[in-house]
Amino acid sequence: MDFSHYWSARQKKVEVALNRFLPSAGTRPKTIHQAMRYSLFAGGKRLRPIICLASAEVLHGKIERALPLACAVECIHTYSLIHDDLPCMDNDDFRRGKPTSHKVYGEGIAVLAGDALLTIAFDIAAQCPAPARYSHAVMIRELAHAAGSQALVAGQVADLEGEGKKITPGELRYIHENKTAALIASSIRLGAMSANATPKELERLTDFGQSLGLAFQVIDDILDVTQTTEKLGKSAGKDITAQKATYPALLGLDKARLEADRLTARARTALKPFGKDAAPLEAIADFLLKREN
Ligand code: GRG
Repeated sequence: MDFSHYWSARQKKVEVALNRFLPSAGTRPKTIHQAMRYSLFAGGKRLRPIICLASAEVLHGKIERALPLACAVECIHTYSLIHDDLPCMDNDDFRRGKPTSHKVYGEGIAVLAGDALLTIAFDIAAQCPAPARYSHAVMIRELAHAAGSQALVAGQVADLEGEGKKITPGELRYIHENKTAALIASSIRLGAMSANATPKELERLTDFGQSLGLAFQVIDDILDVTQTTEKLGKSAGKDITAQKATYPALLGLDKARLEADRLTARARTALKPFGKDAAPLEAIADFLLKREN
Protein backbone atom coordinates (compact mmCIF):
# COMPACT_ATOMS: atom_id res chain seq x y z
CA MET A 1 0.00 0.00 0.00
CA ASP A 2 1.42 3.40 -1.05
CA PHE A 3 0.37 5.22 2.10
CA SER A 4 1.27 8.76 1.12
CA HIS A 5 -0.71 8.42 -2.11
CA TYR A 6 -3.62 6.89 -0.18
CA TRP A 7 -3.59 9.74 2.36
CA SER A 8 -3.40 12.56 -0.19
CA ALA A 9 -6.10 10.98 -2.39
CA ARG A 10 -8.41 10.75 0.65
CA GLN A 11 -7.61 14.32 1.68
CA LYS A 12 -8.54 15.49 -1.82
CA LYS A 13 -11.84 13.60 -1.68
CA VAL A 14 -12.68 15.21 1.66
CA GLU A 15 -11.70 18.72 0.46
CA VAL A 16 -13.92 18.41 -2.62
CA ALA A 17 -16.87 17.12 -0.59
CA LEU A 18 -16.51 19.80 2.11
CA ASN A 19 -16.40 22.46 -0.57
CA ARG A 20 -19.61 21.07 -2.03
CA PHE A 21 -21.39 20.88 1.35
CA LEU A 22 -20.46 24.38 2.57
CA PRO A 23 -22.33 27.50 1.36
CA SER A 24 -20.12 29.49 -1.03
CA ALA A 25 -18.06 32.39 0.34
CA GLY A 26 -20.36 34.78 -1.56
CA THR A 27 -23.53 33.54 0.19
CA ARG A 28 -25.15 36.19 2.44
CA PRO A 29 -24.09 37.04 5.08
CA LYS A 30 -20.70 36.80 3.42
CA THR A 31 -18.62 37.31 6.58
CA ILE A 32 -19.86 34.17 8.30
CA HIS A 33 -19.45 31.93 5.26
CA GLN A 34 -15.98 33.33 4.64
CA ALA A 35 -15.04 32.73 8.30
CA MET A 36 -16.39 29.16 8.22
CA ARG A 37 -14.40 28.46 5.06
CA TYR A 38 -11.29 30.23 6.36
CA SER A 39 -10.90 27.75 9.24
CA LEU A 40 -12.26 24.70 7.45
CA PHE A 41 -9.86 25.08 4.51
CA ALA A 42 -6.84 26.26 6.51
CA GLY A 43 -4.89 23.03 5.94
CA GLY A 44 -6.02 20.53 8.59
CA LYS A 45 -4.75 16.96 8.28
CA ARG A 46 -8.32 15.59 7.81
CA LEU A 47 -7.54 12.71 10.15
CA ARG A 48 -11.10 12.27 11.43
CA PRO A 49 -12.82 12.17 8.01
CA ILE A 50 -10.10 9.91 6.61
CA ILE A 51 -10.50 7.35 9.40
CA CYS A 52 -14.28 7.51 8.97
CA LEU A 53 -13.87 6.59 5.29
CA ALA A 54 -11.23 3.95 6.10
CA SER A 55 -13.54 2.31 8.62
CA ALA A 56 -16.23 1.98 5.94
CA GLU A 57 -13.60 0.63 3.56
CA VAL A 58 -12.50 -2.09 6.02
CA LEU A 59 -16.08 -3.39 5.95
CA HIS A 60 -16.24 -3.19 2.13
CA GLY A 61 -18.61 -0.23 2.31
CA LYS A 62 -18.70 2.46 -0.39
CA ILE A 63 -16.73 5.46 0.81
CA GLU A 64 -19.14 7.82 -1.01
CA ARG A 65 -21.86 6.70 1.40
CA ALA A 66 -19.66 7.61 4.38
CA LEU A 67 -18.58 11.00 2.96
CA PRO A 68 -21.37 13.11 4.51
CA LEU A 69 -20.57 11.63 7.95
CA ALA A 70 -16.84 12.18 7.41
CA CYS A 71 -17.42 15.84 6.48
CA ALA A 72 -19.80 16.34 9.41
CA VAL A 73 -17.12 15.16 11.85
CA GLU A 74 -14.54 17.52 10.32
CA CYS A 75 -16.97 20.46 10.72
CA ILE A 76 -17.41 19.59 14.41
CA HIS A 77 -13.66 19.25 14.89
CA THR A 78 -13.02 22.63 13.21
CA TYR A 79 -15.70 24.32 15.35
CA SER A 80 -14.01 22.94 18.47
CA LEU A 81 -10.63 24.32 17.36
CA ILE A 82 -12.07 27.80 16.64
CA HIS A 83 -13.73 27.95 20.06
CA ASP A 84 -10.73 26.41 21.84
CA ASP A 85 -8.49 29.16 20.42
CA LEU A 86 -10.71 32.00 21.73
CA PRO A 87 -9.26 34.30 24.42
CA CYS A 88 -11.81 32.93 26.95
CA MET A 89 -10.49 29.38 26.38
CA ASP A 90 -6.93 28.52 25.29
CA ASN A 91 -6.26 31.97 23.81
CA ASP A 92 -4.17 31.09 20.80
CA ASP A 93 -3.20 33.25 17.83
CA PHE A 94 -2.04 30.52 15.50
CA ARG A 95 -3.76 27.42 14.13
CA ARG A 96 -3.26 25.27 11.04
CA GLY A 97 -0.33 27.54 10.15
CA LYS A 98 -2.50 30.66 10.02
CA PRO A 99 -3.80 33.37 12.38
CA THR A 100 -6.78 32.04 14.35
CA SER A 101 -10.36 32.92 13.39
CA HIS A 102 -10.84 35.60 16.08
CA LYS A 103 -7.55 37.27 15.03
CA VAL A 104 -8.87 37.64 11.48
CA TYR A 105 -12.62 38.12 11.98
CA GLY A 106 -12.93 39.27 15.62
CA GLU A 107 -14.30 37.29 18.54
CA GLY A 108 -17.99 37.69 17.69
CA ILE A 109 -17.69 36.26 14.18
CA ALA A 110 -15.30 33.52 15.41
CA VAL A 111 -17.88 32.36 17.99
CA LEU A 112 -20.56 32.40 15.28
CA ALA A 113 -18.36 30.59 12.74
CA GLY A 114 -17.89 27.82 15.32
CA ASP A 115 -21.63 27.74 16.04
CA ALA A 116 -22.46 27.59 12.34
CA LEU A 117 -19.95 24.78 11.68
CA LEU A 118 -21.38 22.77 14.58
CA THR A 119 -24.90 23.26 13.24
CA ILE A 120 -24.14 22.52 9.59
CA ALA A 121 -22.48 19.27 10.67
CA PHE A 122 -25.91 17.83 11.48
CA ASP A 123 -27.36 19.07 8.18
CA ILE A 124 -24.51 17.37 6.30
CA ALA A 125 -24.71 14.15 8.33
CA ALA A 126 -28.42 13.90 7.59
CA GLN A 127 -27.53 13.66 3.87
CA CYS A 128 -25.89 10.28 4.45
CA PRO A 129 -27.95 7.39 3.04
CA ALA A 130 -29.20 5.25 5.95
CA PRO A 131 -27.93 1.64 5.89
CA ALA A 132 -30.22 -1.25 6.89
CA ARG A 133 -29.05 -1.55 10.52
CA TYR A 134 -28.68 2.15 11.43
CA SER A 135 -31.37 4.80 11.04
CA HIS A 136 -30.60 8.49 10.55
CA ALA A 137 -31.71 9.04 14.15
CA VAL A 138 -29.08 6.59 15.42
CA MET A 139 -26.27 8.19 13.40
CA ILE A 140 -27.29 11.76 14.27
CA ARG A 141 -27.45 10.84 17.96
CA GLU A 142 -24.00 9.28 17.71
CA LEU A 143 -22.66 12.59 16.39
CA ALA A 144 -24.56 14.64 18.97
CA HIS A 145 -23.21 12.49 21.79
CA ALA A 146 -19.61 12.80 20.55
CA ALA A 147 -19.88 16.61 20.39
CA GLY A 148 -21.88 17.03 23.59
CA SER A 149 -21.57 17.62 27.31
CA GLN A 150 -20.65 14.01 28.06
CA ALA A 151 -17.82 13.78 25.53
CA LEU A 152 -16.07 16.66 23.66
CA VAL A 153 -17.49 19.42 25.85
CA ALA A 154 -16.92 17.30 28.99
CA GLY A 155 -13.24 16.99 28.09
CA GLN A 156 -12.93 20.71 27.49
CA VAL A 157 -14.61 21.50 30.84
CA ALA A 158 -12.26 19.15 32.70
CA ASP A 159 -9.30 20.63 30.80
CA LEU A 160 -10.29 24.20 31.73
CA GLU A 161 -10.91 23.27 35.36
CA GLY A 162 -7.64 21.33 35.58
CA GLU A 163 -5.39 24.22 34.45
CA GLY A 164 -2.70 25.06 36.98
CA LYS A 165 -3.82 22.18 39.26
CA LYS A 166 -2.05 18.93 40.03
CA ILE A 167 -4.23 16.23 38.50
CA THR A 168 -4.06 12.45 38.76
CA PRO A 169 -3.31 10.11 35.82
CA GLY A 170 -6.96 9.02 35.97
CA GLU A 171 -8.16 12.61 35.60
CA LEU A 172 -5.76 13.18 32.70
CA ARG A 173 -7.10 10.08 31.00
CA TYR A 174 -10.67 11.37 31.46
CA ILE A 175 -9.73 14.65 29.72
CA HIS A 176 -8.03 12.89 26.81
CA GLU A 177 -10.77 10.27 26.41
CA ASN A 178 -13.40 12.98 26.14
CA LYS A 179 -11.62 15.92 24.52
CA THR A 180 -9.90 13.87 21.83
CA ALA A 181 -10.64 10.14 21.74
CA ALA A 182 -14.45 10.40 21.74
CA LEU A 183 -14.67 12.24 18.39
CA ILE A 184 -12.00 10.00 16.87
CA ALA A 185 -13.83 6.86 18.03
CA SER A 186 -17.12 8.27 16.72
CA SER A 187 -15.54 8.96 13.33
CA ILE A 188 -14.65 5.27 13.16
CA ARG A 189 -18.07 4.19 14.41
CA LEU A 190 -19.93 6.38 11.91
CA GLY A 191 -17.86 5.04 9.01
CA ALA A 192 -18.64 1.51 10.21
CA MET A 193 -22.36 2.30 10.55
CA SER A 194 -22.46 3.70 7.00
CA ALA A 195 -21.15 0.29 5.85
CA ASN A 196 -23.87 -1.50 7.85
CA ALA A 197 -21.47 -3.00 10.43
CA THR A 198 -22.66 -5.98 12.49
CA PRO A 199 -22.81 -5.28 16.26
CA LYS A 200 -19.60 -7.30 16.74
CA GLU A 201 -17.76 -5.40 13.99
CA LEU A 202 -18.92 -2.11 15.47
CA GLU A 203 -17.68 -3.16 18.92
CA ARG A 204 -14.21 -4.08 17.60
CA LEU A 205 -13.88 -0.90 15.59
CA THR A 206 -14.99 1.12 18.63
CA ASP A 207 -12.17 -0.49 20.65
CA PHE A 208 -9.76 0.41 17.86
CA GLY A 209 -11.03 4.02 17.75
CA GLN A 210 -10.78 4.55 21.50
CA SER A 211 -7.20 3.29 21.69
CA LEU A 212 -6.20 5.19 18.54
CA GLY A 213 -7.80 8.37 19.92
CA LEU A 214 -5.89 8.13 23.18
CA ALA A 215 -2.63 7.34 21.37
CA PHE A 216 -3.23 10.37 19.13
CA GLN A 217 -3.52 12.69 22.14
CA VAL A 218 -0.46 11.25 23.90
CA ILE A 219 1.50 11.88 20.68
CA ASP A 220 0.01 15.38 20.46
CA ASP A 221 1.27 16.07 24.00
CA ILE A 222 4.74 14.79 23.05
CA LEU A 223 4.86 16.91 19.88
CA ASP A 224 3.88 19.99 21.88
CA VAL A 225 7.18 19.73 23.78
CA THR A 226 9.42 18.33 21.02
CA GLN A 227 8.41 20.25 17.88
CA THR A 228 8.53 23.87 16.72
CA THR A 229 5.55 26.15 16.11
CA GLU A 230 6.42 26.22 12.37
CA LYS A 231 6.35 22.45 12.13
CA LEU A 232 3.13 22.10 14.13
CA GLY A 233 1.26 25.00 12.50
CA LYS A 234 0.05 25.88 16.01
CA SER A 235 1.83 27.36 19.02
CA ALA A 236 4.31 24.83 20.43
CA GLY A 237 5.05 24.65 24.16
CA LYS A 238 1.52 25.87 25.00
CA ASP A 239 0.86 23.09 27.49
CA ILE A 240 3.77 24.06 29.72
CA THR A 241 2.92 27.79 29.57
CA ALA A 242 -0.71 27.06 30.45
CA GLN A 243 0.44 24.61 33.17
CA LYS A 244 -1.57 21.85 31.55
CA ALA A 245 -1.36 18.30 32.74
CA THR A 246 -0.02 16.18 29.87
CA TYR A 247 1.45 12.70 29.52
CA PRO A 248 5.06 13.98 29.20
CA ALA A 249 4.54 16.23 32.25
CA LEU A 250 3.07 13.38 34.28
CA LEU A 251 5.25 10.45 33.11
CA GLY A 252 8.28 12.04 31.42
CA LEU A 253 8.95 11.90 27.66
CA ASP A 254 10.27 8.34 27.50
CA LYS A 255 7.35 6.80 29.37
CA ALA A 256 4.90 8.93 27.38
CA ARG A 257 6.41 7.51 24.17
CA LEU A 258 6.04 3.98 25.55
CA GLU A 259 2.41 4.73 26.39
CA ALA A 260 1.79 5.88 22.79
CA ASP A 261 3.40 2.63 21.54
CA ARG A 262 1.28 0.55 23.93
CA LEU A 263 -1.98 2.25 22.91
CA THR A 264 -1.17 1.89 19.21
CA ALA A 265 -0.42 -1.81 19.69
CA ARG A 266 -3.74 -2.21 21.54
CA ALA A 267 -5.53 -0.44 18.67
CA ARG A 268 -3.90 -2.80 16.15
CA THR A 269 -4.92 -5.85 18.21
CA ALA A 270 -8.58 -4.81 17.94
CA LEU A 271 -8.21 -5.03 14.13
CA LYS A 272 -6.91 -8.62 14.11
CA PRO A 273 -10.29 -10.26 13.29
CA PHE A 274 -10.54 -8.18 10.09
CA GLY A 275 -7.34 -9.71 8.68
CA LYS A 276 -5.98 -8.08 5.52
CA ASP A 277 -9.10 -5.93 5.13
CA ALA A 278 -7.86 -3.80 8.04
CA ALA A 279 -4.71 -2.69 6.15
CA PRO A 280 -5.83 0.98 5.72
CA LEU A 281 -6.60 1.42 9.44
CA GLU A 282 -3.37 -0.34 10.46
CA ALA A 283 -1.37 1.92 8.17
CA ILE A 284 -3.09 5.01 9.62
CA ALA A 285 -2.30 3.89 13.20
CA ASP A 286 1.40 3.45 12.29
CA PHE A 287 1.49 6.78 10.45
CA LEU A 288 0.02 8.62 13.46
CA LEU A 289 2.57 7.09 15.81
CA LYS A 290 5.42 8.41 13.64
CA ARG A 291 3.89 11.77 12.72
CA GLU A 292 5.82 14.99 13.28
CA ASN A 293 2.90 17.46 13.24
C1 GRG B 1 -14.35 24.13 22.44
C2 GRG B 1 -16.03 22.30 22.94
C3 GRG B 1 -14.65 22.70 22.66
C4 GRG B 1 -13.72 21.73 22.62
C5 GRG B 1 -12.34 21.96 22.28
C6 GRG B 1 -10.45 20.22 20.17
C7 GRG B 1 -10.37 20.84 21.52
C8 GRG B 1 -11.55 20.71 22.41
C9 GRG B 1 -9.32 21.57 21.88
C10 GRG B 1 -8.18 21.86 20.96
C11 GRG B 1 -6.88 21.62 21.61
C12 GRG B 1 -6.53 20.19 21.67
C13 GRG B 1 -5.15 19.84 22.09
C14 GRG B 1 -7.40 19.26 21.38
C15 GRG B 1 -7.15 17.85 21.41
C16 GRG B 1 -7.46 17.32 20.08
C17 GRG B 1 -6.42 17.70 19.10
C18 GRG B 1 -5.07 17.14 19.28
C19 GRG B 1 -6.74 18.51 18.13
C20 GRG B 1 -5.87 18.80 16.99
O1 GRG B 1 -6.21 17.84 16.01
P1 GRG B 1 -5.41 17.65 14.67
O2 GRG B 1 -3.95 17.52 14.97
O3 GRG B 1 -5.63 19.06 13.98
O4 GRG B 1 -6.06 16.57 13.90
P2 GRG B 1 -5.80 19.43 12.42
O5 GRG B 1 -5.60 20.94 12.40
O6 GRG B 1 -4.75 18.70 11.63
O7 GRG B 1 -7.19 19.05 12.04
